[in-house]
Amino acid sequence: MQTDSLEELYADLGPNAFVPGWNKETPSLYPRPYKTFEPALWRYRDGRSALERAGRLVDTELAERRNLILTNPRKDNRYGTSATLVAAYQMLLPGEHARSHRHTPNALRLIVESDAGAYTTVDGKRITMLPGDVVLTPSWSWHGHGNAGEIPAYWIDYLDVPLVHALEPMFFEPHPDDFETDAPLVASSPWRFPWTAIEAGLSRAEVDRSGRFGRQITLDAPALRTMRLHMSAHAGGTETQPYRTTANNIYSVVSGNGTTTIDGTAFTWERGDVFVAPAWRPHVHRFASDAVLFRVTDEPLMEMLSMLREGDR
Ligand code: GTQ
Ligand code: FE2
Repeated sequence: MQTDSLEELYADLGPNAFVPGWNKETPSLYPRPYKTFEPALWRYRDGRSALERAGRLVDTELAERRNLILTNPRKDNRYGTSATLVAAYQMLLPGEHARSHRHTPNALRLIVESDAGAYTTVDGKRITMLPGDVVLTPSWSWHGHGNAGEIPAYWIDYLDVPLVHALEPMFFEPHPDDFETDAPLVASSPWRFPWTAIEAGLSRAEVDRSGRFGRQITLDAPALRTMRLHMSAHAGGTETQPYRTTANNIYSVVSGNGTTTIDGTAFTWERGDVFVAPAWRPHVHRFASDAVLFRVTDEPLMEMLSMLREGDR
């Protein structure tokens, strides 16, 4: 004799923290990625003027970093630029420093405006930060920033903090000396990619045959396990082939003007702007002038997991 009903069963599951896998509100498995994070663009002009105002209101005693997080406009998001990566504009006034610390998230930055007085100290060594330079601070390396120059220094940070939030191995420590004032300046470092070297590399690069990437070089940054860094040069009047990938791509404009259409939405950009092509969003670039783009992608992470898939549309 059967007296039990499905309704009774369901009613009894909840208090024991069971959910019937065959009767969920939303499926756990689905044929292709949901498009959760939105294609989006942030304007340097806006970020710069907000940081200028912040510079009059917030000092680096109060702020560990004077940064503006580029928060993806997806519903209910309060932080990441994409699922695994976050970008931010950061500024230091002449004479300021941002104290040293270390954390498990990997970080790097692309310098937008500075003079030769701007620097980052990485593991006790000072590295100059000039416009177009890329400076790495891999997981758990000590790092602080300083500006001994004449003009405010502006740059774009990229970190894998959303990934660390998801996986949970977050650790953070302030440096015991607060700021390493006596760090020696080094001319070359595995953590610095000077613009002069990047520019020379780009001038030697061939146009990529798939039509997607222009004249592209990959910065040699094996210490970053979760991110790959590309610079690409493009001739005005050209256009790339559509590209879609399970990797997340954050682009920053090193120079030039153009329009990128990401999954149907067109974003017109100029120097210093940042835009994101989240996972599985096809995108094409159209160059109004000669241009250089910096692309930070979590492709190594997808490769590590054998989950990198690429296509065109
Ligand atoms: O420069 O060390 O935008 O630790 C966010 C967290 C920059 C940095 C950010 C950071 C940094
Ligand atoms: Fe940091």
